[in-house]
Amino acid sequence: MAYQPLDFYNIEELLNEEEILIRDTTRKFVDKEVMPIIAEEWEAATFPKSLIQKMAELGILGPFVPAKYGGSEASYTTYGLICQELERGDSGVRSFASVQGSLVMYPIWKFGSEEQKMEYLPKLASGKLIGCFGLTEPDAGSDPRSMITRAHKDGNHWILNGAKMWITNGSMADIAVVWAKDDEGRIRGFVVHKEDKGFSAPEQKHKVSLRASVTSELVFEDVRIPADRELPNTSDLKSPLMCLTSARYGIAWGAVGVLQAVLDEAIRYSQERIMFGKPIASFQLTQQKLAELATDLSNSQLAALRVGRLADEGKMKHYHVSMIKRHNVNAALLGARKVRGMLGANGITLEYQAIRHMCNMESVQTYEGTFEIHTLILGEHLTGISAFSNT
Ligand code: TGC
Ligand code: FAD
Repeated sequence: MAYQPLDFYNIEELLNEEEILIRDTTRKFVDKEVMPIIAEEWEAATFPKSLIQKMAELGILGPFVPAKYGGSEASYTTYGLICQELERGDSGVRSFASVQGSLVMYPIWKFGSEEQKMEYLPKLASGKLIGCFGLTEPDAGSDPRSMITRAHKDGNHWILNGAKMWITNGSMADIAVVWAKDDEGRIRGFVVHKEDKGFSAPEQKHKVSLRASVTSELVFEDVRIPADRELPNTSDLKSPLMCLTSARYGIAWGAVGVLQAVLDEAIRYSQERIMFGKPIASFQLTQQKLAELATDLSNSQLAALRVGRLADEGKMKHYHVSMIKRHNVNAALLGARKVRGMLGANGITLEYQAIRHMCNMESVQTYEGTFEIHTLILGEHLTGISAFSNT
């Protein structure tokens, strides 16, 4: 039977035909192409590259980009629904799409020259090029302004030196959008090609989270790139932060997908598992857990939809996104952990989804602004006082 998640508040009624169509297409893709292979890929710590072309054919890579650059001109709400479905499959699959769309296509679209847009965007949308986004460094995570990667202008070239860390898609990417400081300390964005001399991307291994995803270092040793590979329209740190806003928005929807997956698993398991002569679903403590999961799912979904509508009206602010990223990802992390426990010993195996989602959500809670960083972004919005400032 086709998968049908809980729709407690009848959210279906709030979606238009196009949104439902693209969501259902993505849902079928996840059921057919992701679910049968994902546990094995996760265990083997490999990203299923065969999915890339299929996602491209569905038009779900950078779907918000204009058609003339190869995008589908989809709404932000549609983009959110795509992320919801992909992350119901696995955070690694959604991460791939987030990075390609929000962190590579978005900055080229927003800050690139017309030539750069025509050169890269159609190839990224069609999966012919894979991209990654290098902001974080070994000693500059939550505080990217403290980065030490440098870009020095030398005639018609820029020379890059430094290192990035924890970069999704890094070693399988054809191009990297890289953020570096110039001699005056201003942060600029560059497109680095994998074949550029002095550039390497060693993969980071031994992760117990987000295993079906490639994570890498990026190393720059006197990487000389033509001046026209700089994104010309950036404004210091604000530009990479704008990319993060787009990606964080998708992540908040992705967390809804995780809650759908684990609630569904918990309901089915608790109806079938007999203990003390009864289905465990008949115990009040089990029902309490299900009620909490359903509430977290429904509230997360409503909040994501409201922010999606604000985005489509051009009214979404970065603090709206902080609230849903913080709330929804935390709810999904705790929800997955709760379901892991409800499955008893079976819950520690990859035969079930809960522990895979639980481990994945540890990364999702950390990347794209940790839970604490989003708390402080909200704190700044509420009080007008930044807890980050060192002045
Ligand atoms: P601050 O002075 O607050 O801001 C500088 C300017 O930017 C504006 N701004 C934003 N604009 C758009 N979106 C946002 N999220 C923005 N946050 C701030 C701000 O209004 C200001 O504008 P203006 O016009 O006044 O100049 O900057 P700060 O240095 O104090 O930093 C603030 C802080 C700590 C919130 C920021 O640095 C931050 O968000 N840190 C967290 C770092 C982070 O999230 N890194 C993520 C790396 S990428 C990643 O994890 C990919 S995972 C991908 C996957 O696999 O899915
Ligand atoms: P730190 O900043 O060192 O934080 C450590 C702890 O201190 C955290 O709990 C944090 O909340 C807390 N903390 C820090 N500052 C404060 C404060 N002011 N107040 C209170 N608490 C604070 N980055 C990219 O650029 N591109 C990518 O593609 C990418 N992909 C990633 C994929 C994975 C699987 C992971 C795990 C990370 C990825 N990242 C990527 C990096 C990610 O964005 C950073 O890990 C994240 O921003 C946190 O930085 P950090 O790990 O250095 O932690």
